[in-house]
Formats: sequence, structure tokens, C-alpha cells
Amino acid sequence: MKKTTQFRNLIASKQLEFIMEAHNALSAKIVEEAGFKGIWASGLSISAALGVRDNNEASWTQVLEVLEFMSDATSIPILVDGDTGYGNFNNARRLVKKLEQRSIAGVCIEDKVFPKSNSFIKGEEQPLANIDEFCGKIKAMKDSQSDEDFVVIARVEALIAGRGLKEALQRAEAYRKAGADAILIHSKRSDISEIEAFVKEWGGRHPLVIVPTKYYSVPTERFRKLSISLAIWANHNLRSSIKAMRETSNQIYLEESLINVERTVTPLEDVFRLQGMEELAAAEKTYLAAS
Ligand code: SPV
Ligand code: MG
Repeated sequence: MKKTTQFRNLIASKQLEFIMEAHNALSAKIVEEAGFKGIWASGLSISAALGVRDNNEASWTQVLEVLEFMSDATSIPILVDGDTGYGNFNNARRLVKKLEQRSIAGVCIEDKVFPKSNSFIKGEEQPLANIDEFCGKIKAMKDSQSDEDFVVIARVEALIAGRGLKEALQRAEAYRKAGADAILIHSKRSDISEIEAFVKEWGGRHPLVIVPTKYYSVPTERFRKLSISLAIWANHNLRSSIKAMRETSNQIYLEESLINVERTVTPLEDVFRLQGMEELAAAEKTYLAAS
């Protein structure tokens, strides 16, 4: 099944679904092997892995390069964190074209202003997009997709910006009407009260997506009870890899030896397997002339 269709089915599914963060081809492969049905190509994680801030410091074509490797390496759908769409409607619709060319299944855009900042850094101070302008962007993106199953998700930042439930609902409804396939309602609270209040008023109008990074202690069963469509585990491969790399680097630095580390790191054979070396060996048998 096409990746776009796989992802559309996830959004439409009656049960709570999950996608997991990746920031390069290797982490994307690991997400797929873990059993996830989809990948979140996180803007925070990709920029951090590139050594820059989550402020659109990496250009969109640089992000595209990373996405191409991620997409080539995996067979499950990728939802791209498209930030604000890298400009106005025209930049955003060109982004859709370029994502489709790389077999990306969908993109999420947030109603902030380019260049954006991460929602968890001074969220209240961040300007939000004009509602009509953002609706035009959504329409342009939906009009420009060539695969009808490509998904555009609109992310509402009103709660992050402290604008309250009323504005969050107003924005979500406008984005639904503009053609968004689902609404991502974001919150930085450590409890689920804001999300719960939103869901109550929303009344199942359209699929809802959440990112429980800050309300991580809320049991997943609560999300199910709220009929959330999709939960995004947004940055945990990045954060776990930072911890693992730091521990290994520190240990080798201090011990000036590999003796104690060899048992704790992934065997090289596993690295070769993840790279697909078996396929190359088989292809060589078929295509390399015997000497
Ligand atoms: C990301 O993973 O880049 C996101 C989610 O946009 S958040 O960091 O919560 O803004
Ligand atoms: Mg992001």
C-alpha cells in the first residue's frame, strides 16, 4: 500500500494510533523495526541532529535532504513537521510538491510566523499567524497535492501562546473548513486539562492529533477515552541517543580503552544489517561478473 494511503488510514482509524520521532535514516529505520506504523520527522530533532536551533536555521532544502534519506530507508509513512511551511502559501505549496516527490505521506504546519521557535521556549511570546492567511496556506497546500491521500495537518498553537480555549476552537474550526485533514492541538501543560476541555467542545468534528511531551505522565488510556486519533511521541529517539552517546564518549575518554564499552554498544554486525548489506551481497551475486 502507498505510504500516503497507509497514513490516511491511520488518521481515519477508529482507534488511537501512534507515531514515533526520527531525525535521520537510521533512527527512522529503528522506529519501523520497533513496530510503529508511522514516523514523525520532528523539526526539533532534525535541527538538533544538524547542530542548529529549532528556529528554521536549517533551510527547507537541507531538511528535504534528510527526509529523502529517511523515506528511502523505510516503508512506513512519514509525517513531516513542516513548521510554518517555510514562508507564505506559495512556499508551503511548493513544499508539498517536493515532499510528494520523496514519498512523504503528510505534513503538519503550525499557525505561527516564519521563522518559528520551538513551542516550549517562551511560547506566550510567539506571534500567531493571521487566521485567514493560514487558511489560505492550507487551501493552497491541499490544492497542490497530486496524490489525493497526501495528508495536511493543521497545528493550533493558541493554547501554547496563552490565547485560551475560545481562540483555539475558532482556529481549529477555520482550519478544518479550509481543508485540513486533521487538527493537531498542542499544549505545554503538564496535565491534560486544556486538551480535555478542547476535546469536549470539539465534539469529534474532525480527527485530533496530540503531542504529549509535557503531559507525559498522563496514562495513554486517557487519550483513548478522549477519542484522540493520533499521538506523536515527538523527540524521544533524539533524547535517548544524546544520553547514550554522551555516556559512551565520556567512558571511552576517561578509560582510554574500549574494553568496558564493547559489551554495551550495538555490535557492528547490527550496523551492517541496518545498512542493508545483505541486499548488496545478493545483488553482487546477480550483477557482478564472475572474475
Ligand atoms: C517537533 O518535534 O519539532 C515539534 C513538537 O514540533 S514540539 O517540540 O512539541 O513543538
Ligand atoms: Mg517542530
